[in-house]
Amino acid sequence: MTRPTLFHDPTSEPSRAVHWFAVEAGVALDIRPVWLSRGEHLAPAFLEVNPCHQVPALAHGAIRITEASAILIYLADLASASDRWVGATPAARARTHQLLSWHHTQTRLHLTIGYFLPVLLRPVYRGVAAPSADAIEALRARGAEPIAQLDAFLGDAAYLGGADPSLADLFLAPDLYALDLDPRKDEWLAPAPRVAAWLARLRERPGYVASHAAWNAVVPRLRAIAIEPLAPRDPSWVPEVCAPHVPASTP
Ligand SMILES: N[C@@H](CCC(=O)N[C@@H](CS)C(=O)NCC(=O)O)C(=O)O
Repeated sequence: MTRPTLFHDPTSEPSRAVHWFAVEAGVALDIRPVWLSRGEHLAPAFLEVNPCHQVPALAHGAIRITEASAILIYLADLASASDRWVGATPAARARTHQLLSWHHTQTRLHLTIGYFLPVLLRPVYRGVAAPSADAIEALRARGAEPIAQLDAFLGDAAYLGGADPSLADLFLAPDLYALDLDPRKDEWLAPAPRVAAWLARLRERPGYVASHAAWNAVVPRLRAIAIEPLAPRDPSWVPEVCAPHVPASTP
């Protein structure tokens, strides 16, 4: 069977999650960038892979898989690593699936879609007006809820499923790392010390560096644009900054 191809943009949180897992679990993938900032996700060639025009997407022979959580589960199965990364018991697997589902309607919806995109990214990328100060405070209050829930989920454990990271850790954390763009980032984590420690712990993992190097190269530039009123709001530079940090494949 051929190697799977991951269609990927490193500014996309779920794309980073899949790349991260592939590195951690030693899954050999080819990586093909689909630059969102250039509109490549709307090109006919990519729409054949994912008619819903979203990354990540995976092609493996005749198989096409979209949705990062499904891709992660597929790759874990492919690598015969499901016991290690999804769970070795029914209860452990249920815990992982619970968190993968929870993420869509909590961290992803209320932090990334509800806050990161309108408040942090779109104003800098495209000059779209940010919400009013009052609206931002309301969005922050709503976004704080999943962070508090995550803090409770962690309890005294190092990772969401216990002593070792699971797919859930790698799937959720990139949306929280997106908040590295926020000058008020520390305010999110101050009431959630277990989440702060968990994120710091995950940053020490080898796959974090590989999967987040491009995003970490973009963040300081976006922060600089955000405070420079005359800087162009045009993200066409993003692929050039990211590309050196996106390998053509994972080993
Ligand atoms: N539920 C999807 C979300 C994927 C997603 O939101 N992808 C974004 C980038 S982070 C995208 O491709 N947006 C382009 C579009 O929707 O047209 C998953 O978990 O994979």
